[in-house]
Amino acid sequence: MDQIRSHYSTDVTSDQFGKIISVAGWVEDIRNLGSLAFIILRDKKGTLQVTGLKKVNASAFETLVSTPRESVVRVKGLCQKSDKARNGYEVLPEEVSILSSAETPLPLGIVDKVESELETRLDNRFIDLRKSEVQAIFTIRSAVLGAAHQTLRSLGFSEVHTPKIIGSSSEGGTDVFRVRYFEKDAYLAQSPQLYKQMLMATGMDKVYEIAWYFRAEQHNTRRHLNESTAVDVEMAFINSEEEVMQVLETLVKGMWEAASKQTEALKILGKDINVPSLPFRRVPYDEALRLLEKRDIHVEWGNDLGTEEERILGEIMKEEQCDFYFITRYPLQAKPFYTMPEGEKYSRGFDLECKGIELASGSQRIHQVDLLESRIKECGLNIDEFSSYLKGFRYGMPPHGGFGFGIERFMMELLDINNIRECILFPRDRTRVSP
Ligand code: AMO
Repeated sequence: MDQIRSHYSTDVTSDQFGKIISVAGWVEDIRNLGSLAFIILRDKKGTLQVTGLKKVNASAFETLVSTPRESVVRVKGLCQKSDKARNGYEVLPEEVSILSSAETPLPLGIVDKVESELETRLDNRFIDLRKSEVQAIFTIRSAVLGAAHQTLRSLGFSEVHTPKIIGSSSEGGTDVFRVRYFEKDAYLAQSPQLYKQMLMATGMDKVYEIAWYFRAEQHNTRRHLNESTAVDVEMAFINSEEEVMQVLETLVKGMWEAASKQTEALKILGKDINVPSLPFRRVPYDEALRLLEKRDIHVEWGNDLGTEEERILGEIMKEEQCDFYFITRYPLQAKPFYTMPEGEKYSRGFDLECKGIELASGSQRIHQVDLLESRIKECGLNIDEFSSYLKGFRYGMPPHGGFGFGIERFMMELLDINNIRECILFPRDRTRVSP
């Protein structure tokens, strides 16, 4: 059977010259010169030129020139070498079928020189995604996710999926979406935290999940989403959080390397990628505060770094040729209830930063149920909500730790993208739930 798409535009090779081929795609542009017309067809891999000559095939010519832009058509015709056409060949149409006609006017131009507003683009995301520079982001995203699976599997991790409708808030915060679950209230998971930890009590001692985070955070910033994705890792029988950080930096390097091999997509985006070398620098929280103090930025001990403080620390580290760095030994009060304390005031929690933006956070966890219960109470949380989680700690729980690593944040830093909404297909933010 003749396939609808027998050739991608860029798959046509010189051995097809002189042969009849079928191509299909979106009509990107039509230049009608009266008796001659150039139609640019676009598909996943690029564009090709269909050259219509009225006197050779009047019906194919008329169909093509009257087709609205962005319609999907299939063209069967002679493929011939052409030095003038952009790919070095053209297709002379013999048969044209309109597979789907586009309405006019288009809500968004594909090849317009004028850049549309992000809101307009997101309102019409399915068209926005037809632009090669927008699609290139997702080609790279797919490649880095492939590398994440590959790297973690090669390190002995198994992929898991944990529930996204849950009975208690995963991070202990208030930023949860409440859902009606038949007669009860439930929440959308803010992260797989509680479940990945419970799995540590099962003998599945190295797990990862490419997970959805649902967070009802009110702020509408360029680096927050209300629905985001992350790579979550949990590993048992660790001696300290250092082993967790080593997995995280290996993962980041693997993903960065995979991105650097996406030469076509990077060319479209005009980006060059330099793979970072390991190990990333470890900057204890107290040292971070001292570095900031030298720039007259005072952070009260115990507080998490704010956006601006993180940015300035990023600048300081950049001056030392350091894009990636861990902030380690956080104060206990700045970290969630499940974080293992280190002495009275400190914790075994860390963040991974890239150029002043947090990409990941993680820790060694508390595995002793008594300590965990007292930390839940100290953090002002309702212990009854955590009963099924705590049960997982009562019958043999090894020392463990892990991290959550934001995929959209990673993409922003990888490709120098200013707004996180560009890094997810259909963003959910404070005001957007559709499309
Ligand atoms: P945390 O809350 O720091 O840690 O989240 C981990 C990483 O997920 C990304 N992220 C977000 N990205 C975009 N928009 C958001 N609203 C958003 N929230 C989080 C960030 C962040 O560093 N359970 C712990 C992880 C762990 O300890 O295993 C957690 O969720 O890149």
